[in-house]
Amino acid sequence: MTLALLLLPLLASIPSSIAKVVTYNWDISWVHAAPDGFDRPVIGINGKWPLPKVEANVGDTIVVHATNSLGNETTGIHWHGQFQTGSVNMDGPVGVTQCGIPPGSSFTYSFQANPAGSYWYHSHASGQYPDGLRGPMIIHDKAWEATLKIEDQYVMTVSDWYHDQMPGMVHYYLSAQNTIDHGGAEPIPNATLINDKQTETFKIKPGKKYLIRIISMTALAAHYVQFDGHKMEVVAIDGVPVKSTPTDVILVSSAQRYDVIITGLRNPKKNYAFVSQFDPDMFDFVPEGLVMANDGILEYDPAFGKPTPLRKDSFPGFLDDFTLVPLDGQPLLGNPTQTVTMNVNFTDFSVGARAGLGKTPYIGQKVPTLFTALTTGQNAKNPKVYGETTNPYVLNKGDIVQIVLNNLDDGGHPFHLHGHNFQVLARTTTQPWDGNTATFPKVPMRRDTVKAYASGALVLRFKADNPGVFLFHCHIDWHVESGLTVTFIEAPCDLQKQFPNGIPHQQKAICQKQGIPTEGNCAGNTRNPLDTSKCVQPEQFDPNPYGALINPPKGRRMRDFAREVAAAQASP
Ligand SMILES: *[C@@H]1O[C@H](CO)[C@@H](O)[C@H](O)[C@H]1NC(C)=O
Ligand SMILES: *[C@@H]1O[C@H](CO)[C@@H](O)[C@H](O)[C@H]1NC(C)=O
Ligand SMILES: *[C@@H]1O[C@H](CO)[C@@H](O)[C@H](O)[C@H]1NC(C)=O
Ligand SMILES: [Cu+2]
Repeated sequence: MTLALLLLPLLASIPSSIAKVVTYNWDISWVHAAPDGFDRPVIGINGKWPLPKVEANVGDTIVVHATNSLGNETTGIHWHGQFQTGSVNMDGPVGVTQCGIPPGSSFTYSFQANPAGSYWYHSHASGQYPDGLRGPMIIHDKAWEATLKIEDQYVMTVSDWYHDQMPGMVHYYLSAQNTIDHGGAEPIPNATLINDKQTETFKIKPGKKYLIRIISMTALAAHYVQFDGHKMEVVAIDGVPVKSTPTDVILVSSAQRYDVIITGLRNPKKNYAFVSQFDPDMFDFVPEGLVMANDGILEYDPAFGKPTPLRKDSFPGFLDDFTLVPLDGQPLLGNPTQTVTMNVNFTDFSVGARAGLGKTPYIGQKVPTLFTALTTGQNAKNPKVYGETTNPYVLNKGDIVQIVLNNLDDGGHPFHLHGHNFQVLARTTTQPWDGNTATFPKVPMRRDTVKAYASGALVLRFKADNPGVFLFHCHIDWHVESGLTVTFIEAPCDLQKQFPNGIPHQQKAICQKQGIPTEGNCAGNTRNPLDTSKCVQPEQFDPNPYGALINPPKGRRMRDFAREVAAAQASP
């Protein structure tokens, strides 16, 4: 590699003098859409769905004026993977860095586009994004893209799609009718989409290279992606450029992104299919009639006609992302100064099943955690002020934080950290980490969302160099609703210095409209922040999680149904 090439990523990260402001005006409202032929209400922007692509160059300022015209739901938007350095109040999770934007109100998001790469934006309010409020976000690094020698680039979102709506489904999922004892099953999607439709076509010229930005926007399912007759060269994951690595198949979990290069064949005689197919791992059973795959077409010439779809029962040999090497060569971070150990822990409570990652299942507090950090002075260093149910971990500036995550569940879970990407030092399948640090890679794979395998463990490291309040959670939206979340409060005293005038006016305004306090500890106690008796306590779950309870599938419980299906398959 030439020196120039080594310097490019550095130069690209410095906001150039030509950095511009990219402005969007969004009116968020209910519209109708039928991406798989089934018409249903979805959350649209400016009267349309699919949603617009957010696009900027690294270093630009992105400004989104968002008006909530939903009428019946609050909202808030997260810019998945963006670091939000100096602007954590723009990160979006409702009840954490802001109050929800109530119906009839507006809120302006403004932040610097950083880092570059393939991202997405999505609602971070009560299980809302699978109802449509999610879209791709591309932050270009023109210098890096030039090194790829591509003819063109395409966005390829993959998502699972429900016919029912999240309010009601969330309530049912968390209800006493669906305890683990009763199956604890996540609702199974009705379709899988590519770019929010059924068949996507990418035009390809012989011998030319194309960058395909694969972005998973799913609520539950991971997807296998394969291109017939064409290898993929993986060049970036979650915005982190990697040494180009060839593969036939990738498995992309909820919220992950893979940037891959496809090279056109020199002498094509036909068009080729590609496929995005459900990994049914998280499905309790595969419903009869569920179409597992969605087809795409690499089109050299319309005259060649439609290719035969790529149909496979399984996808052995998919790329192990642990083996990828970041192009910037960032070495293994030094020994941890703070180690946090967590268990993925699904438990039945009397109200229904919940999932803990820290000490208890996450439950939002009365005061958004960021506002507690900004208004409690020196007490902000004491995790107690944030309330036990936020699973708060206070980090010192510059800490090397090591997360050891034990997945006690027999399903896989993709874990996401806001405000950072992390190094992945170890990942085990079906057994805990053995504590051996000698096997840590010298240049570990880095990304912002990584899958913990069923009954396996993860060891992650990141540097606390971004003062803020950042969530770490499973990205399966059902599990967010169950409480599989912890909160990092990173360098709170430095954070307070970033907001010398306190909480910005527009943030206070949307809280005040809803009577939500914006000062003091988790209960809004400003006099004695260490008195947390009025905060939300463990097991004080919301009795009405999201919308009115819908009826479970008639006549049988999920687990019973699964057993019937298994029995039917076993009998000859
Ligand atoms: C959607 O899928 C669920 C779960 O399999 C099923 O109960 C429901 O009938 C499906 N809805 C439609 C309209 O196909
Ligand atoms: C799992 O969560 C339950 C309920 O919060 C708790 O009592 C139990 O100790 C947790 N178990 C582990 C291994 O973390
Ligand atoms: C809000 O209204 C939409 C459109 O009618 C509906 O689909 C959605 O379920 C409603 N939300 C709640 C929380 O009831
Ligand atoms: Cu999960």
